[in-house]
Amino acid sequence: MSGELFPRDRSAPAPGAVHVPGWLGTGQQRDIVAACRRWAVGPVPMRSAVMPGGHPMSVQTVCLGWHWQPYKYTRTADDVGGGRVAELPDWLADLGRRALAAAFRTPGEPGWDPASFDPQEYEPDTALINWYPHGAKMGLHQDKDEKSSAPVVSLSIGDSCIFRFGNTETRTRPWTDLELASGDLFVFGGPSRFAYHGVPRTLPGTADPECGLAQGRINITLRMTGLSG
Ligand SMILES: O=C(O)CCC(=O)C(=O)O
Repeated sequence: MSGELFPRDRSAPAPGAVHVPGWLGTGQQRDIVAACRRWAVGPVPMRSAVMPGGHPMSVQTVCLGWHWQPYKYTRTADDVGGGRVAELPDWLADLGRRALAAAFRTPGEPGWDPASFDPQEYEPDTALINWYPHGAKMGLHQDKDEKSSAPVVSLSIGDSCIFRFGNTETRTRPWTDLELASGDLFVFGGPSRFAYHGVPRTLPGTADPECGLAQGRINITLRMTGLSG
């Protein structure tokens, strides 16, 4: 939140995983929220993806570049109208490159790793925009439908949440619970790229009023799918 009394510290909860609090300014957050409002209505509308067991997720999602549904990517949204998803804009891919540089290439800071994935080589070709209304959550899972092991860049706007970052082996402990607030950046790559992670709960009423969202939480994850076509 802007003007915090006690600035929150940057941290690296696991090798290759970095949390950078307050990375996005409030103006950037407002611009991204405005873009999300446009993407949410089409060409493919935001929807709750349905799990293989038939249960809809409590989180609602709209995708750019490639459409994700459990557990595959397609260019067309075959589970919601069949339209082709919107392009991932250059400014968002560029934001992803700057996010990687901030996370891994800030000398002396937690997460600094000059040998990590070169930010200039980062070409995210999909973004999942997740909307968490009050009460929504996301179970622990791995992002593993991508053929690429390039890092995942995650941006949070609106209400804070508890973000659970686990290990690559099991869905159980050890894990670290972090609070992701509006404007925070979280990146996971390298040895943490396939770590289990999820959102056990959001913290309603914590959104910075300046961010452009009165309630709820938006999360954007940028990924390289490694797919062609
Ligand atoms: O909302 C978040 O912070 C996590 C989102 C996530 O794990 C995902 O989209 O796979």
